[in-house]
Amino acid sequence: MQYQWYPGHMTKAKRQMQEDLKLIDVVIELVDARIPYSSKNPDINAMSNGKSRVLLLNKADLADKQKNDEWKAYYESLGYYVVLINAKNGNGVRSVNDVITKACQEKIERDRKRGILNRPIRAMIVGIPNVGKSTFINAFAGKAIAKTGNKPGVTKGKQWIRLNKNVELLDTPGILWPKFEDQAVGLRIALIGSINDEILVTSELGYELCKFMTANYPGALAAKYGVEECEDGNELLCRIARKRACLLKGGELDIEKAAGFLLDDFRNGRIGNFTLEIPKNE
Ligand SMILES: Nc1nc2c(ncn2[C@@H]2O[C@H](COP(=O)(O)OP(=O)(O)O)[C@@H](O)[C@H]2O)c(=O)[nH]1
Ligand SMILES: [Mg+2]
Repeated sequence: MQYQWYPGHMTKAKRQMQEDLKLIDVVIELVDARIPYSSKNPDINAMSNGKSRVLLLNKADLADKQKNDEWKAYYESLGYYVVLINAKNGNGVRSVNDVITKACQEKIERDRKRGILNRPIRAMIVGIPNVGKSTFINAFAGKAIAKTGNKPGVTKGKQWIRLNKNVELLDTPGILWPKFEDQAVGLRIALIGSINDEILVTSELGYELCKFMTANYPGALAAKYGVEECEDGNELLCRIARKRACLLKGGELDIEKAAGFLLDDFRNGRIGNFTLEIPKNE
């Protein structure tokens, strides 16, 4: 679940991505519906110039329902075909097939005019770590994978998963990097738990989460923990610690511990479904 990118990783990933992009007609990008901006790769637009674009807002089950619709409309206004999905339980996954075909309609028409019939659409999944690429591929193509797996001769070069008579999917997803240079992006990726906590200070994240929640979803923390909310994130964290009897040996409040379970509750949807950002320009 942790990820740390080094310049070498990125150069290699980028080169691989550019090679793979030459082979495909449609890019299927997964983002996390709780942070659709921060979990989106900054360079994929330029790299996939001219390809059809499908954007899957995954983990929609953990995000704010109303914001899900706003984000869908927003990305549609930018020319993406957008589907809200839950790759884990399969919600929305079946409709992705139709959306891919729709996104590639122009290409299919162009082929037909040139007399090329039944050439399958080729697609690939891309996304930053932990957005659910593997889970999605399993949910989307599970049976197809089983079918192609034991055919002799298919292991050479690129592996394609035949999804139906019209669509083939590259079997390994492209792993993209997030927007490193933006610290607010790093914070949000950390809040949803996609960066290993070992490299971050838990109490700091808990403090940021308290601040965000009282400002954007007032009442949610009060309802969950029975505390009175306040603007001061540190004070609110102390109140939660007190309420939950998170104490150190000497009787002092154990803020790290309180922050730890606050984050855990948040990431697993036990406080409710929240989205950390509102639509904005890429
Ligand atoms: N709640 C929820 N969890 C999901 C969903 N999709 C993936 N996950 C979880 O997110 C984590 C990362 O998923 P994974 O497929 O390994 O991400 P990848 O790194 O992009 O391949 C796993 O624990 C999955 O079970 C979803 O739609 N909803
Ligand atoms: Mg994976």
